[in-house]
Amino acid sequence: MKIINAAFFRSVSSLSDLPEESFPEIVFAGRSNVGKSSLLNSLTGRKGLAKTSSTPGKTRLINYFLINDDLYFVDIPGYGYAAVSHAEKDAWGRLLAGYVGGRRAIVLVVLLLDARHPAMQSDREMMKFLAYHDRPYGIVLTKDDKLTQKERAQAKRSTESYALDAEFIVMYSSLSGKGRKELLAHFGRYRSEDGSGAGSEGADLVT
Ligand SMILES: Nc1nc2c(ncn2[C@@H]2O[C@H](COP(=O)(O)OP(=O)(O)OP(=O)(O)O)[C@@H](O)[C@H]2O)c(=O)[nH]1
Ligand SMILES: [Mg+2]
Repeated sequence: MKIINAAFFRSVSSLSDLPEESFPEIVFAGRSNVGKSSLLNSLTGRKGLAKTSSTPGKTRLINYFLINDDLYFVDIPGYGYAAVSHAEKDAWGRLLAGYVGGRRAIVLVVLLLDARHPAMQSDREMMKFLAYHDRPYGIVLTKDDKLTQKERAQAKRSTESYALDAEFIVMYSSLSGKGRKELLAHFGRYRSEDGSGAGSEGADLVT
């Protein structure tokens, strides 16, 4: 797919605030600080669209971005961030599990893994969660620019060996834009499916 326009749509802090399931949703999930918001900015070519930070825990809400007026990209808070209270963690956990597990409009979850540590326990648990809920997911290995050629090959191989349900694995650098074309090509497939994830009007809304 080609991104023609991208705009911030809404921030959501509880399941009852979610927008109508009018458009298919592609969700960006992963550990805190893995590069979800940076990936969104890189994909859309809009540097300040999603807020990024070198301090983990920057994104605290479910943020909706409207893409080409017919698709949502959804930036969600990262998991595995130690410096928040138990109560806050529980609240996020419930919000994210409720959203990712229950939302019909989600057509694809993009699971971001740090290419330097692609097999962390919390990431494996996330994959199990996605498989349990029958969510199609693809993997993006982030911060590719920090790896040597040899480490790149290793990271990809090790991810392939355990992420057996993943629909794709893309190496990405938000600094250089490496992987951008490849990832957008994958997204094209999910937009042209029958829209079964996009609610009852879904078939009318996807091209
Ligand atoms: N070198 C390099 N740094 C990156 C890349 N992507 C993100 N970063 C850096 O990683 C840090 C975290 O990036 P964010 O995009 O804010 O991460 P996030 O996953 O949205 O984090 P939370 O909102 O806390 O869950 C920032 O300092 C980014 O500049 C990349 O491809 N290469
Ligand atoms: Mg973020």
